Amino acid sequence: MRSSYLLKFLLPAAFAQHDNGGDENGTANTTIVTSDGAGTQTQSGDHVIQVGDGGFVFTPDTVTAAVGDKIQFVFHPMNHSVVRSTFDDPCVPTTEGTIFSGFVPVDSGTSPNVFIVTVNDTNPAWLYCSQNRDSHCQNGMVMVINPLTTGPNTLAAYKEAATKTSESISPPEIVGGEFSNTNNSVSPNGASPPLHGTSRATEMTSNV
Ligand SMILES: [Cu+2]
Repeated sequence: MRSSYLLKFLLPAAFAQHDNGGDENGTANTTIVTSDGAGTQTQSGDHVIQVGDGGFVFTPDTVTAAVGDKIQFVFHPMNHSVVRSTFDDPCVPTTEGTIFSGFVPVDSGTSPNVFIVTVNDTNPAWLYCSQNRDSHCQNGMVMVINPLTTGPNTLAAYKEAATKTSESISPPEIVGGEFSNTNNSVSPNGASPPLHGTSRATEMTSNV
């Protein structure tokens, strides 16, 4: 684990510009083609999720993905994260199959770095943003990959349960995915996530 993961970067300026809900995609490999509600896709097997585009939202908030598909999270301004929880415990990380992107502060536009999660199974994966400043998860910043089509475990129910939690928990380190810089070619082995720019700084303490 690189020590840079643990560095704290306080970037209050990132919070000052949270008003550009309709910012453009400025990066080459994040061309968005909106599909019919099954997700936003670039090419077969890839799903692009906008994180915090215009508020406490993942867009789209429901994705149907196959094993081997890659979910690409594109970060918008403020300082969001992607974390996996169970359905029953929103805003709290899972203890198995953990996913955590770290916090990705963005001043404007979108982060050049996207967080990529490869789908390992088709079980529902419930995700939230663990930013406690302004209570993102409690304000409904949640989504799901592969929800069941019947039964009570709906995104609406998960979101409702999230509103009743008091705070969000972040795992101690980035896990369950890897970063790729959309301005450069993807690292072939994924061994060294690029985390050395200001927009890539990881804020591991969310109470900022
Ligand atoms: Cu957030």
